[in-house]
Amino acid sequence: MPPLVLTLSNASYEESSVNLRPGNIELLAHIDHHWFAAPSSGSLLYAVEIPEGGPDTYWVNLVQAYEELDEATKKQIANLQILHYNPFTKLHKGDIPSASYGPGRELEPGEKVIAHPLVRTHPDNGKKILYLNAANEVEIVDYNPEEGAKLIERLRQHIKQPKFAYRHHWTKGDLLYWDNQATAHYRPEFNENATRILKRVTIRGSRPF
Ligand SMILES: O=C(O)CCC(=O)C(=O)O
Ligand SMILES: [Fe+2]
Repeated sequence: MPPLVLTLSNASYEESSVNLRPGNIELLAHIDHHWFAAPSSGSLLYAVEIPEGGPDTYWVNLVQAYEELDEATKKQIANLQILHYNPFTKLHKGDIPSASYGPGRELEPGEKVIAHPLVRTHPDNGKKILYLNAANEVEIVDYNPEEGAKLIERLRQHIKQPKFAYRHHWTKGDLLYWDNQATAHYRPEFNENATRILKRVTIRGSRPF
C-alpha cells in the first residue's frame, strides 16, 4: 500500500523508494489515478522545499477545453468510452491483475482495464468535461485503432493550448487543492541538482458517468 501522504521528491528525503518518485522528469498533463474504477476526485499538494527557478505546475481546465471544441467534434465524441491503461501495472486487455491490485484501489474484482466516458459529467455541477490525459496510454472502445489514435492525438493537442491552463509558481508552504474530475496537470522537467520536495494527499472519487 502506498502511504496516505505521498512525498514527491527528487532528493533522498525519506528512506522508501516510493518517495523518490517521480524525480525531475517532465510529467505530461495527467489526472491523478485516472486508471482506477473510482479515480481521484481531488488532490492536495504541499510545498516543503522549492527551488528558486521553478518548475511551475500547470492545470488544464477540461471543462473549458470541452466547451471550446467544435460542434462536429462534440458530436463525434459524445458517447465514446476510453480504456485507461495503468502506467504502473501496464496491464492490457486480457491480462490477469496480481493479487495486490485489489478492490477499490486499482481494479474492481473482474475488471482488468477500466473504461471511462471520454466526455464525463461533473458529479457536483453537471458540467461536461473532456476527461483525457496526455501522459498515459488510452484506447477508444470499439473504434478503428488508427482513427482512434488520430482522434486522441488531436484532442491531446487541443488540451495543450495555453489558454486552458492556470500556471502556479510555487512558494515554500503553499498548499494547493485541485479538482481531478475537471482538470489535468502538467509539470516540466527541471534541473536534477535542484531539490524540490512536495507532499501529496489524493482523495478517492466516484465512478465517472
Ligand atoms: O510536481 C508537480 O508539480 C506535480 C506533481 C503531480 O503530478 C502530483 O502531485 O500529482
Ligand atoms: Fe499528478
